[in-house]
Amino acid sequence: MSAADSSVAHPEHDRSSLSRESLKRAFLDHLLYTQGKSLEIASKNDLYQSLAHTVRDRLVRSWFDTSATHQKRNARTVAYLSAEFLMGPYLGNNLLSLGISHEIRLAMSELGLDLDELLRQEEEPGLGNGGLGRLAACFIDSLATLEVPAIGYGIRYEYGIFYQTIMDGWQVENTDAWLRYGNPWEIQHAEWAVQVKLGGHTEQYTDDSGRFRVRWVPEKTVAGVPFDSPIPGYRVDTTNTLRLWRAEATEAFDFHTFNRGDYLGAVNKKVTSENLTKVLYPNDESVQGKELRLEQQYFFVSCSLQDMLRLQQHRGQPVTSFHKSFAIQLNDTHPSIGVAELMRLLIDEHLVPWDRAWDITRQTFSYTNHTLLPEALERWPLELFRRVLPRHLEIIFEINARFLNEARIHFFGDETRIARLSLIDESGERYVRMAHLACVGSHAINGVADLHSELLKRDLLKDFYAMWPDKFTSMTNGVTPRRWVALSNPRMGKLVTRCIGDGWIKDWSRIREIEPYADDAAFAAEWRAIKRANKIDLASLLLRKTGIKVDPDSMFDVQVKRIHEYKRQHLSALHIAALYHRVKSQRNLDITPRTFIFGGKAAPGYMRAKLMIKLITAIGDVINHDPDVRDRIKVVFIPNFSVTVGQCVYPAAELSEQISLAGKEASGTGNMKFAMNGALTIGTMDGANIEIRDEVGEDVFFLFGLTAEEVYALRREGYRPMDFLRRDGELHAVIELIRSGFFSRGDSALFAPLIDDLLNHDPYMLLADYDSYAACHSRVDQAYRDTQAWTRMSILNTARSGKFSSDRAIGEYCDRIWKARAVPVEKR
Ligand code: OX2
Repeated sequence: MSAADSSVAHPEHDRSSLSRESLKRAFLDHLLYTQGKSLEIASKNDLYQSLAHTVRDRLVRSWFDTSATHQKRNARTVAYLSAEFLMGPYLGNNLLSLGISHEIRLAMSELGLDLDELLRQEEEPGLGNGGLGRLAACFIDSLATLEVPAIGYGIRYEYGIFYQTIMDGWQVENTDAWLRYGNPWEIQHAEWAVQVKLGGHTEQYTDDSGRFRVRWVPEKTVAGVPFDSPIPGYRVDTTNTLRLWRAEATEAFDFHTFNRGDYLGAVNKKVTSENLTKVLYPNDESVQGKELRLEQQYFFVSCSLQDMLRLQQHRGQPVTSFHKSFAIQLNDTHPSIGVAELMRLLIDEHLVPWDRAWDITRQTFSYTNHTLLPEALERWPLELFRRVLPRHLEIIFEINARFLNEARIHFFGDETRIARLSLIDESGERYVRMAHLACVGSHAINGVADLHSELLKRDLLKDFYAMWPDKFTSMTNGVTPRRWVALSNPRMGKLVTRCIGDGWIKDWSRIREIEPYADDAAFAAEWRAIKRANKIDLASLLLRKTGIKVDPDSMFDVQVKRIHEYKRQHLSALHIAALYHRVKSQRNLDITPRTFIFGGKAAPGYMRAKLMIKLITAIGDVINHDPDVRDRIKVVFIPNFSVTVGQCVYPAAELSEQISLAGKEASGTGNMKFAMNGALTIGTMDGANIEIRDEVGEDVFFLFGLTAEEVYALRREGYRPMDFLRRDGELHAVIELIRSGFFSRGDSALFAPLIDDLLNHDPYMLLADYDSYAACHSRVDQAYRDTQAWTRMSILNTARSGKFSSDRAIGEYCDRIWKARAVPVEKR
């Protein structure tokens, strides 16, 4: 009898059954047989693990059918290569995809358990820093929901992004041991492990047929072991795979050392190999040029490409049609070494001639750029690169020589431009420029919002644009409405579903159908009540995490994102201090009560950003304890902002702060999550803010600040921050207050690095934008007083946010870059 037959014969044993009875039964079975516990003695973690296994079982069949269908159809598969996948907790999302949240809740409650409490047990895998990693997670959710064959390839870091606590107002980092209790969502596939070489040297030789060849003799070899997690689409039969690689010592080389009698040396080498996937580098938008980081990147890219070649063979397809089977997306330059690695695999290991291999490579890859910030541009010192990847450096030289010949035909005689285009930076110490490798090796290059894509063409990649204008395109980011609305904001989801049906979950553009309700008083009242309930939930989280009590009737003004000078959290800090100054100098000033909520991590080595956190918490400390303020202003910094915390924050926000200096934030995606959940934006003309404003309408958006053009112009003229300070009395007073040590118990040196920089350089032009920002906040203040008008704007904001679904973004990538389409799964 086959497995399927046996489940028919014993329906209670069918691990795909979604009936309440079988869910309960499966749960108790896992508790006993997987966790080895009974209900009486089970810990909360045992209960969570059992539930997770019960749910995972229910995904296995569609997971299986999905890969069988893709193999049988030889379906064109998107391989999304990303050094980060910031997935957030799995359980809630998987229940949503399966459509069993309600049944599970009942099943648990019949066992005397509370589903929400079990959901809270999950340790979120923090395998990313911020926007870039979270985008990858939204994209694989959309790919599965749109039934597009796709694999997410990345690194299974043992320690994800650090856990942030706030002590005496300062960020303190703690390790994130997310695997401590095991990860029930992954399956290890030791049988698909691959070998990755590192270091050593190359040798030339002539093969049997007299052809000239190169052999790479590595210094060491590391094994890559895949760990797979199911990525179910929403209410479809497709369950795609997230495949993360873990580094392990190879037996071969262990034995080698061991046989020489050096047991401890062998063990030590094992430890060093496994260091490769130990920890995520906690830098967002800045690179450190560390050898281990290059090794991490090469490791996961090589594993992934070898895996795809294995699949290609398994499907009975020749390597020379690799580009027909796979469309590989490079999520920024972190995986861009893939261009050289695919070339190496094709020419050295599969003996494909160079020109043919280059053709295949270029047709396979496409590259997304996520930032214009110079400190984020990856370049590796040539000597370091040679030490780690000697063979790849040779290949890169060859790619470069051929590329520069092509460029010389385009730009005859323009050697300065040729030097700018080169894959090797030779202006001082020599570097390999990874963005250039990505551009040359890809058939498509995109920015992540319209302004960003324009600036790429005009600035950062202008020489490439001049050479290959057709390669460039713009793909505005999006976020998944499953996690960011249906799961995070169930109250709003329910109301919307009651009015327009539940089609919005799979097709967020349909959210526009709620627009007519903006003028419906009963709908508006419910909308308000929902926001208030979400605010009460957030208020209790804030109390739990910070001990600060906030008023749910005050305006929730929120800024959550990585802490970075270009994002300008300190601009908010200046404004809050100014408000405080106003309240202190005019006792009975009538202001709209506000709760300013901040959250976000600073890179551990980024002192300025850490000082920005201290500035916010220090100002908050004074304001929150001053009786004169009479609770009209509160400032709260939520520790350890994460996907989990975000799910509670976005639905409760009323004002979304998107205040980066124009031209600096490539897109932003938090801005979209806020907009979908009915928060109005106060923002600059930057990144996707511009497109949000275009969609929701200028009267539903609080705009301030210089445009990117004006920023360029001001910089050209010579920006002098002091000119702006002299013009603005309030700003002057605030800066003096901070400088005097008023917020730092008299320590006038504490914030000097921040303040002096603002007065002397102010590279992010806070002083230039301050006036306009403060004036805009006064407009917000007035607008909030008209509750009905505000609610109307909030509804319109959500109704017009249809464009910002990652389903729309993925649809565009599929049509315009990947040429991939939906392949419905055949059920067996
Ligand atoms: C971020 C960008 O800063 C942000 O604007 C964008 O929304 C996000 O990527 C997703 O595209 N690291 N993080 C980013 O860029 C880099 C590099």
